[in-house]
Parts: sequence; C-alpha cells; structure tokens
Amino acid sequence: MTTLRIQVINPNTSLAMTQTIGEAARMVASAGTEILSVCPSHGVPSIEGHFDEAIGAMGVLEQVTLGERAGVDGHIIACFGDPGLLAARELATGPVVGIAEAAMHMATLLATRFSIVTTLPRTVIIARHLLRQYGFEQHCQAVHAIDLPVLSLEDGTGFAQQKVRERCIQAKAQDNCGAIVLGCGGMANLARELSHELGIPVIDGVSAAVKMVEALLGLGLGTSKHGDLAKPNPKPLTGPYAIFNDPSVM
Ligand code: 5HY
Repeated sequence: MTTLRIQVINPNTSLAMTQTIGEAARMVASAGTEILSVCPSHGVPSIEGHFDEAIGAMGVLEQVTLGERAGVDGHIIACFGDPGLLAARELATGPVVGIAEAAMHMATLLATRFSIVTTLPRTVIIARHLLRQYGFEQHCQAVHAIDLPVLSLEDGTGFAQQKVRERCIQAKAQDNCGAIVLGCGGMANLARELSHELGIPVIDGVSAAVKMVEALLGLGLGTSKHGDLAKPNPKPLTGPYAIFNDPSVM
C-alpha cells in the first residue's frame, strides 16, 4: 500500500494551534496517509484580518516550497481565509486545498443551506469574499462571529469553545440552516461533538480537506499545470524570497 504524505500547513505561527490542527487531521486520515502538520518559521501568531493574511500567505508559500522539496503528495492550507491558495497551487504539483473551500464544498453536499461560525467580526468579510469567489453565496444563510480572538481557542479555559457551541445552537435555531461550517482551523476538534449534539452536520475544514486531498490523490489527480496554475515563470528572487529560487517549485 503506497503511503500518502499530506502536509497540513497552519499559516499562523501558534504551535498550540498547529498541534490542534494536526491531531484533527490525523483523526480522520486513512491508514497509509501520513500527516505532516507544520507552520511557518516566522510570521504572525494568529490571522485576524487582511494584513495578517498577507503575512500568513508568505508563510504558506515557504512551507509549500519546503514540502515540494521533501516530495509531499498534497498540501492543506489550514486557515479559514485560505491565504495564498492560488499562489500555492502554482508552486505545487499535487493537490492544494484550503479548509474554507473544503468545508463549503462538503456542506453543500449535505444541506441546501449552511451557516458559518467564525472568530472575530472583522474576519466575517473574509468569509463573505470567499463565498463569492467559490460561488457559494446563495448556499450560505449567515456568517456569525463569537467575537473572541483566534488564540482564545488555545487558552485552555474552554470559554471560546463554549461560545462556539452557543453560536452554533443559535444559528441552527435562527438561520434554518441544514449544516454549519466552523470558520477557524483552531475549531477543528469541535465538529464531531457538535454534530452529535445539534443533530445536523457541523463541518470543520481540516477534516474535510484531508478527505478531499486523499480522494484527489486516490484518483491520481494533481494541480493542473496548464494555464494560470502553471509553475511561476522563473526569475531571480532576492532577499527573503530567494527561498523560491528552487527548481522543485520554479
Ligand atoms: C484561522 N485565523 O483559521 C483564521 C480564523 C479566522 O489564525 N486561523 C487563523 O478567524 O479568520
């Protein structure tokens, strides 16, 4: 049995959240799938807006480059903004899946309408931009925020997790949605219990993305190298970007 190696990239530099994401990915990975959970060597401790996303995206590209060099089969971007997704696909040969798009795709297979529960109000617009970009606007009933910072999910108090639970219960009651999408990589370990309690599919993008990358690899499919996702035109990058002057990605 061939071993698949899937790299799960947490674009922020929180080691605690990288561990939460890695554990959730390993929970659902098939026998024979090796999960490598990584985060950038430097960057932003949590992604809570457009600026943070830009920094996080560079960390994603750094890790995709290192993963391609190490010969991994596929990549997952484990932040609900899917930062750097298309640029990462240019660098990669295997599949690259973002947790937001994975969860949204999966939700529409299970319900005609879903709602999203994310962290801060200021990141709601990022989810809305992705809904439009991916063509899921008409499937999404509402986007809710628990109004707590991303790293509150890692503070060990359980307060943020309780807020997520309350928001999901409220969303099911108010939105008449058939499914709920959890809008943060740090919520990956909450889906199964909430699905059970609420009696509707509650989907975390990390698990959804692992199963999608496995499915794509199982079909022998990788990122198309014809057209806009072809490898970037080689040119000498300077300074911190010299890492990309690498034949395995250029
Ligand atoms: C995430 N930020 O999944 C997003 C969540 C958000 O650091 N990991 C982050 O609220 O956008």
